[in-house]
Amino acid sequence: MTLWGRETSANVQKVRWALAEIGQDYEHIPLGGKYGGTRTPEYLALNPNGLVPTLRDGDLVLWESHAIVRYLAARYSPGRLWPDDPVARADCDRWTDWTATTFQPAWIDLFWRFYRTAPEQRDESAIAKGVAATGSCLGIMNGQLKRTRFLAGDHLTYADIVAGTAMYRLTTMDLDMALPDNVARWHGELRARAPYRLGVEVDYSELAGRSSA
Ligand SMILES: N[C@@H](CCC(=O)N[C@@H](CS)C(=O)NCC(=O)O)C(=O)O
Repeated sequence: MTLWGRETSANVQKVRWALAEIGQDYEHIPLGGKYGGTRTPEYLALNPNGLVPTLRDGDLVLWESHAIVRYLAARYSPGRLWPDDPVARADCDRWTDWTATTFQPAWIDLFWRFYRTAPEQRDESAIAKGVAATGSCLGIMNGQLKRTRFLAGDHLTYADIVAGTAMYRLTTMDLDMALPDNVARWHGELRARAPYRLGVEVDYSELAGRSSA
């Protein structure tokens, strides 16, 4: 297996965490950001978006981080990261799609407006809106995590991987934003896992104030 993508990308981190959870060896080719290389004809033939991550597994070449995490879970972790029961899987998909369409757009926007913008260029009112939008998403997760240990039940699934990756950034980017209680408890459970620490807890300080890819 081969994974293309810089280790500081949150979308790459989801895949690296999933790969560590399922114990698969792979070749890692850092690409994008300070490494460049995403606009070459060779890479665009793999991923026409010129973005990371991209995964190759045998004849399959796959892009879109959530599609990759779902594939790895289904292929290598049936019954664990990938629930067998369609109802349980629908629950995972709910959180996975919500992360793609609602949670991640909110927190990534905040991350760019705050961390990836030089302090003197920050728009404080846009940051306040980003904090409110992200906080509202965390509130929704908090309501679920009050009822269940993980987002989609009593064990880790691909839904926790796609949504949980953000927690490291949110708690380390020096923005005064505490996680709600149940989200903090869940984040503690994620942090106790070596695959999370390996894939997600990566020094990203090179991105501070860096407003280009
Ligand atoms: N929806 C895509 C988004 C991919 C994406 O935006 N990747 C960013 C990094 S997180 C990227 O490639 N940026 C350009 C770069 O790093 O050079 C996914 O989830 O895989």
